[in-house]
Amino acid sequence: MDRFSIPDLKAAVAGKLMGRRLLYLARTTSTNEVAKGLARRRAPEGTVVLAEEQTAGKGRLGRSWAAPAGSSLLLSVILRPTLSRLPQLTMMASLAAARAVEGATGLPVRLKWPNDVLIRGKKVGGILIEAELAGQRPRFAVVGMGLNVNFDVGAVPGIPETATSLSLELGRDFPRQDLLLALLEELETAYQGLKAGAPIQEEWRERLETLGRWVRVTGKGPPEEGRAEDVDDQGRLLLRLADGSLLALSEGDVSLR
Ligand code: BT5
Repeated sequence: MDRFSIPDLKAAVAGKLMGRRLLYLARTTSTNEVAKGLARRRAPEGTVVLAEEQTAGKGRLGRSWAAPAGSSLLLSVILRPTLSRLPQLTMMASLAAARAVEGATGLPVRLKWPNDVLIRGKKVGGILIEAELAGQRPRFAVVGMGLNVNFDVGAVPGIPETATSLSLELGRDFPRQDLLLALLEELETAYQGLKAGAPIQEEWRERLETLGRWVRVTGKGPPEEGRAEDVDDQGRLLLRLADGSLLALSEGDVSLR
């Protein structure tokens, strides 16, 4: 297992928002759960929780995230966005992840709506955003990210065949510290951009594999089928149904038909 150097990390992010506080855990339940606990106790925006291993790593909709100890990037960042920016965090975080992985490794990265990070059509990472509101104001948001770095995903129960890791794609291990630094830097740029109102919808649209395809979207409500026509500025998927109407979906799982 390659080790993180926490002093080097702290030096690299000095003066930045992302990583202004860093909690590094050998083993925890879920970095999102730890980060939510800290955020409720007023931890500052930019606090990062990083773990080598999760015993209850979470996906969306009650699913799990699996990763052997020391194999991955498993982290959560506390943010305190305004209500209007909250729905855009998935776009912001997935773009930052895509830019970081692409920039650090040179591998081409695409995204699958709403939160999958893909290399050559296979899932290399996922994003889980959780937020708590106080009335109409977000109390905080936690952006969780899992990226498969140095392990054989095929050997881990709970990881589907449609997954991959950076080491599988590169044919060699990749230093996690370098990837983490790239990720924090891209998150910094993307989040500061978002707060300043910089447009991100265009790049997100270009990276999405999903658009133009006939898809089935399953989630909390009844399944919907249609042509994935576009995304809006809130990151919602615009689905053209068979009857010609346009449906805006803010969550769900997409499968190709
Ligand atoms: C996600 O959910 O893709 C969001 C994953 C977020 C994980 C990070 S790790 C740090 C932070 N702390 C947490 O507790 N969570 C976040 P979803 O789209 O629901 O995908 C979950 C599904 O992906 C599972 O049901 C499996 O089928 C599959 N899966 C599980 N582990 C995987 C892995 N390592 N690589 C690829 N697919 C995986």
